[in-house]
Parts: sequence; C-alpha cells; structure tokens
Amino acid sequence: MTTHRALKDWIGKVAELTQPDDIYWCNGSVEEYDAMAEKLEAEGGFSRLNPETHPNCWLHRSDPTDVARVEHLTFVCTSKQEDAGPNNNWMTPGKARAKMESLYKGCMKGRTLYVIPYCMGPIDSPLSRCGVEVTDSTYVVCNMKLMTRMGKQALQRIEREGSFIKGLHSVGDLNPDRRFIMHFPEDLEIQSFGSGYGGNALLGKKCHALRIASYQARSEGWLAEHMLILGVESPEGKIHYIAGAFPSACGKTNLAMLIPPQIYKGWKIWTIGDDICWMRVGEDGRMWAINPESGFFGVAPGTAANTNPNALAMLDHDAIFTNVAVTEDNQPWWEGLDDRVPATDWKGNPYNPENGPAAHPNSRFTVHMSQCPSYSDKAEAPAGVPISAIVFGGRRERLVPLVMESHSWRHGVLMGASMASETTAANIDEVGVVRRDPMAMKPFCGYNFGDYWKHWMSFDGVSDKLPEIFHVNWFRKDANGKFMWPGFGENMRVLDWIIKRCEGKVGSLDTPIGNLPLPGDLNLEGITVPAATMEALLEVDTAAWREEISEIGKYLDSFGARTPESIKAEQKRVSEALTRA
Ligand code: SAT
Ligand code: MN
Repeated sequence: MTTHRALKDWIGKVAELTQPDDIYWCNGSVEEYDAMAEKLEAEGGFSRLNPETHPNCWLHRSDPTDVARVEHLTFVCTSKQEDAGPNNNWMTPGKARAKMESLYKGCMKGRTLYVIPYCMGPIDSPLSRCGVEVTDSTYVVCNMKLMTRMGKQALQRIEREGSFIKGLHSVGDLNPDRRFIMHFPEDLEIQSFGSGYGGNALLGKKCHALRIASYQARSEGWLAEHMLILGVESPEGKIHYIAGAFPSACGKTNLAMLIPPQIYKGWKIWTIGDDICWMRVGEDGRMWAINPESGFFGVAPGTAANTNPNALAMLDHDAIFTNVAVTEDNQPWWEGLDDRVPATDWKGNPYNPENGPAAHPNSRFTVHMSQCPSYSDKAEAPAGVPISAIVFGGRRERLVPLVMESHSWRHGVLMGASMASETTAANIDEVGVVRRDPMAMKPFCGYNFGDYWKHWMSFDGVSDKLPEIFHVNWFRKDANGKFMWPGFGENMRVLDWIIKRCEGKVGSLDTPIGNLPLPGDLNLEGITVPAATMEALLEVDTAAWREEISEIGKYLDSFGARTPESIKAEQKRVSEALTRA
C-alpha cells in the first residue's frame, strides 16, 4: 500500500469500477518476478523453455488477433482537436472516458488487479519520470519488471515527488472490436483496453515514455524521442554518444548493439538504449540523454549470430519470448536464426511452411538490458550521456543516400520532419508502403506535428554545442531488389564518418540536400562494394529530389497554420538550391 493519498484514492476508484477479486502491489523483487512467472504458467500464459539451453526463459503465445500495436485504435484525447493534430486519431476526453468506463465496468471480476509503480529512467535521475500502471495481466507485470525500474523504489520516489502518470490497463476479453488505447495528455493519464501486446499494454513504453512524455517535454523544454542511444569508443578511449531515430522494426536494436568489423580493432560500441531517448540541454550547452527503459523489447526474426551476436548472447537465459516458434527440444526459434526446422509455430500448431512463417514477423524478446554484452553502465548515470550526433533514418529502397549531414540544426529538423519509411510488421496495417514518419514519431507524438516541429526548431541557436544532425539509409536496393549496402556491423563505417565530421576531421561534398562523404572518406577497407554501387549510394538525383522536396512541402503544409514558418523557410531554401543545381 501507500502513504500517497491521491494514488490510494485512484486505486480505490479503479477497483470499484473494475471489481477485481484481489489487489496486489508489486514490490519489484526477483522473488516476485519468479512467482509471477510461475503463476502465469499455471494460468496457461507462459510455458517454460528448455531449462538446460535457456534457463529461466519463458514462451508466451498471445491471442492470434493481438500481435502488434494498433494505430487505428490509438487516440490522443485533448480538449481541442487541433492540439492532437492530423497525425493522431482524436476523440473528446469526455467521450473517450465514457467509452472506456463502460468497457472497464466489472472487467477484473475473477482477476487480480496489479498495481505497478515504475520509474522511467535511472531511479535517481532528475530526467526520470514515474508512473503507476494498473493491470489485470500477469504477463504485463513480468514484462514491466524487465522493461522498467519497477516496485518499491519507484513507489518511494512517487511518494516523495507527488506526481505520477496514471495508466489503467485491462486485457478485457481481447476482442479487437473492444480494443482502445487512449491518451489524456492534459491529465497525464493513459487508458488501455482489450490488448495484452507490447506497446498497447506495457504502458511505460510508447504510451508514457513517448506519447505523454513528448507532450510534457514540449511544455518543459526537453525532447522525448523514438531513438536508440549508443556510445562509440575509439582505441584512444574517447567516447562519442549518438542518438538515432528509426521507425519500429528498422534495425534500431541491431545498430544499438553493433559489433565493429575486424578492421576496427580497438573500437567498441556501447549500448545505452535501443528504442527511447529523453534529452535535455545541460548547463554546459550540450544535449544530455537518458534511456527511460531498463530492458529491450526487440524483434526476434532476423536476430542471428551474423546480424546481432550481442543480442543472441543475451537471449539464452532470463528472457521472455512472445510469439516465437519452438524446436523439438523446446528452444525458442525464429526465421533467420539458423537452419534448424522448428517443431511448433507461434500459434502452437505443428510447424507447416504452408501456414506462413513459424515465428510471427513481429515476435519479440523481452530482456533486461544488463544482460547485453555491450551494455554500458552509463545507462544508469543520473546525468545521462552527452550526445554528439543525432541520426535520422528510414527504410527507403530508392533516392535517399547512405549518409548525409545537415547544413545546420534547422536543416536537420527539416531532415527529421521529412523522414519517410516503408511500413513494417510492428503495426497491424499493410507492410511495405512508403509513408512519412517524421523523426520516426508518426505513431508516437502525443500532440500536433506542427507544434512538434516548432518545438524542435526552438532549440536552434540555444547553444553552439548542440548535436550535429545526420540522415542515413541502410536499405537501398538495386534493380534486382538486392540490398546495395552490407549493413549490420558494417554500418560502423558510417558511424566512423559521422564522428569524423563531428570532430571536423574530414571535409564533405556540399549538395542542396546535405553534406555527403567525399570519395575515399568512407572507410571501405575489408569489404567489397563495387565502385558503381558506392557511387549510386552517394548520388544525388537532382530531378527526383526536386519532386521529393515538393512532396515534403505539401506534407508540411498539410498541418496548416500549426506548421512553423521556420521549417517552411528551410524547405524553400532547399527547394531553391535544387532548382539552381
Ligand atoms: O509494440 S511496441 O510498440 O512496444 C514495439 C514497437 O512497435 O516498436
Ligand atoms: Mn520502437
């Protein structure tokens, strides 16, 4: 229980509405986690994986209709529709509350109501923020234990500080027609019903740390972003931290855990986070960042010894696997892992390739970040880490070069706002369609994108030590549909160039769309990318870019009066430069 009056009152009200059999306050201990996992096993929601090869690892099979975030059922409920913006689904707070109240009525009968106090960010960091998730899902409790600082210490901080985000979650009956993820940023509240999956149910993640936090960050002068954070250490021991925004399932986890190729002997990549980054300009004028999460909820398919050996190494003990396949001897398996043939698919049926992939394309692992071999204890630093570069990237088969540096902060904001990507299995919609995804925040910005760009622009000139902004694209394909750049560990070569630019050690080719590497400045030692391919990867197709910048202009304008003049001016500047080119 708690001494916090408002918290106690709220739990009382929720219990009255939802009618649980029991109320349980989570303390966050290891013993509690183990007991919860066993309880979930007894409920049929967990099964133990091979204890010899994967000690303390669990398999969860979700409802087959509940396998990804549901953007069409996700709402931002501000008093005024313009504040949510065209980038969000909107409902009046009154209507949304009434709808949710009718769904919550009696929904926890026969179930336990769990109270999960959690802290997003290091428990002693001034950048961290707390919340309380109420849920009837034992699976959510187990995941929240790995993904957040959960339990006693978080509750103590809440009691000390007073404020917290209220998150109410029930799996309901998992009926997709009775599924809603509602956000009330003005009241710092989240209500989720009808899904037990990932970002729909682990409310600390996208709902709190992105949608609600981005809203708070705007009024408090900081940034809550969909970014990984990594450190690049040189053989001399100097570390540069880089934050990178990529849409869901575009390789953030792989990049955050990159192992440098052979020729980068003595270099080391440190992982701070793989999904979310909270940043604030420090007294020294640099941008300081924390990862609000304490674990990884990563995409399993494609994770293998050659793509992400660090991830593989952290997944053989104390992990949760959701919707993966299993082998005959009960080990977790997914497409791309190795050439074994699984025995059972993600639905629990005997594996038959005619029924599609064995593991669901959005199947996931949940694991505490300390299990990652490249984990940096700077992830616990209350002050965070200073960011040298911000990198934006999408999944684009054509047009967008491998890497380019922005001309300025303002240009960098335009680059971020212009991001586009082919959609992935992380959302329930169609896969492979190009859509605009500014700063990879399309599904996650808790307010009008026009205001969001204005907020980003407001940092212009506040300090001369802000991060440099870059844009990358690992996903270019040739005429035969083959990837042109080797990617994965070889992306180190691009990070190397980015750092050299930050340190002013190399020049660049100034083009209307950004500064590109000069021939020879990208280190290609030890890989064979044909010269023509390299040229294509760094080519600026002026005619196609004129079209792209005009499309970008239209997209920015679609946010009407909320689009700031500063970003329109930047679009105009680039557009004119392209006309002259
Ligand atoms: O399901 S989550 O939102 O947690 C994962 C993702 O889409 O990035
Ligand atoms: Mn994500």
